[in-house]
Amino acid sequence: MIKTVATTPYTDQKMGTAGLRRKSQTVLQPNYVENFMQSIFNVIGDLKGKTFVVGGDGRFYNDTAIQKIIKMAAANGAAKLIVGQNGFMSTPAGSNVILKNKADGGFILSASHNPGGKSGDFGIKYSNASGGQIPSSVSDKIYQETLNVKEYKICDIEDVDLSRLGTQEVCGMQIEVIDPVKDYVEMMQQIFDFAAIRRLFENGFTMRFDAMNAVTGPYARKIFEELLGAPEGSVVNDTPLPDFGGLHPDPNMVYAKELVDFMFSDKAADFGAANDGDGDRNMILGPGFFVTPSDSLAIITDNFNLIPAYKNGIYGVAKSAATSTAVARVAQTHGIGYYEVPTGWKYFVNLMDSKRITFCGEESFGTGSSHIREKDGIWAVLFWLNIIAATGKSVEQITREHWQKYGRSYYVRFDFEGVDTAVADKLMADLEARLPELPGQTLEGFTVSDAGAFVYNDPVDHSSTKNGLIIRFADGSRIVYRLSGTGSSGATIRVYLERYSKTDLNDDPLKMLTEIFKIAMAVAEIPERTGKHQADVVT
Ligand code: G16
Repeated sequence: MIKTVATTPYTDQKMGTAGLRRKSQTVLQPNYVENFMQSIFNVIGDLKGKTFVVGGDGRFYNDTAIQKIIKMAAANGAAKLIVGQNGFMSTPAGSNVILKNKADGGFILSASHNPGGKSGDFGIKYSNASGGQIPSSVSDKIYQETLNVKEYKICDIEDVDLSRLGTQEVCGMQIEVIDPVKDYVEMMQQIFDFAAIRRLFENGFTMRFDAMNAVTGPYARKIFEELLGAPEGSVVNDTPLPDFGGLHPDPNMVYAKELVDFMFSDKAADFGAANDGDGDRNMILGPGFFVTPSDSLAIITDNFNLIPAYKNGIYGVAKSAATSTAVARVAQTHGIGYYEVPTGWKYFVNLMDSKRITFCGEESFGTGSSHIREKDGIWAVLFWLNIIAATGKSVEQITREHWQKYGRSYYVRFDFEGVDTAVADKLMADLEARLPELPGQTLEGFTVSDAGAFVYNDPVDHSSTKNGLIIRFADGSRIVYRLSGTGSSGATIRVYLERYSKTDLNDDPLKMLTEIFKIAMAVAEIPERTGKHQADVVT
């Protein structure tokens, strides 16, 4: 039944911030998925006795690609695959299944928050036995392998029925089809005070959770409506669709428009939240009020003692360099460890494994803890509900009181999309070369204290990673520049701006950042080099 098929390498299978992401049309090319998967299997080496987890967010082509992965894993000698029913599994649930079953790794088929469908994006995230995505040293090896792969192995069998729960044998390999929701829900029940949150809803508290027609719909319905008693209809867009019903499943102020409009209307619920395509990102809203992901991480960290699973203490906290410094002040107050890593959840994994941190988060709407090794959208929503249940305060009150205590980091990210890759690369290289001239200069009234590339030296594996450029000002303000690593075409220049104030707590972020924005545009020569005077997306 095992066939060996000759193939020709593709040159574009280098993984980005989180796995391989390409246009669906690119992935439809002959042997595209086969080449990539065979390269992974070749780098793993002997698959004998190994178990992998497989699932996805239900986007276009997931069903076909999952069948290919099953047939190839069997042909390459894997012992067992644990697959989500009908191919569904969120990224956080997948990490849990890997850890719970001590599997050797897993594949979540998702391009995360990128749109899906035939004209959208497709992706594959590959995790190892840590439950987190592989480090760059391994993805670099896989990329080299994709450039040389000449054949792949596949079992010549019918498609496997993934609708029935239970174990079956296929081409000498076991396949266990599991309910992707069950284990995840049990884990959440062990972390949070479900009884307290349930009482909140019994007392008339209302919420709206937007699953954006992506994978979290069934998880959210089960947890928020069935188990916690949120009124039926609290979870919207709850059926995962191959094209997400045309939505761009990125939970932010721009793309979660339906939810944002509702939460800023006079019909708003007490609490609003959204998750992305594969369920690892989250957005938190109160009526007419948005919590930045950076503030959310700081508030979650400050309130760890309200949550059953963390009330005895946390190790420390980490954030990506681009994320605001709000959580640093919380870490200092609580006297816990604090780390800054490059963008990419994989950089948190060693810190969690070595018990240096419990919580971590990123400006890109990711928050999580060491319960798994991925960011976790529903976990973040439950954390907020648990804080509200324990304090009786609203989202806005909790956030404003946090600012009173710690001061406020005004923070906005500007994305310049669809930039020619060569133009973006040169902009970053030229900017990096000019940064040493900046310290000491005063621009628009702000004095530069320090400027350079962000370099992370991992305290566990001692690898060194360079990611992005940072300009720091004497008053604590910062500009961070990075190229996105999750796009599927062209380049996106991300510019992250932050300004800290201990006393001005109620200003408009864009107003507070006017001068810093001007500096950021001028120093990097963004208008001259890209033709863009404004960002395409502001979050
Ligand atoms: C991935 C990573 C995150 C990262 C984000 C943004 O998220 O897991 O750690 O912050 O990409 O990356 P970039 O700025 O390079 O586009 P996801 O949700 O897309 O898997």
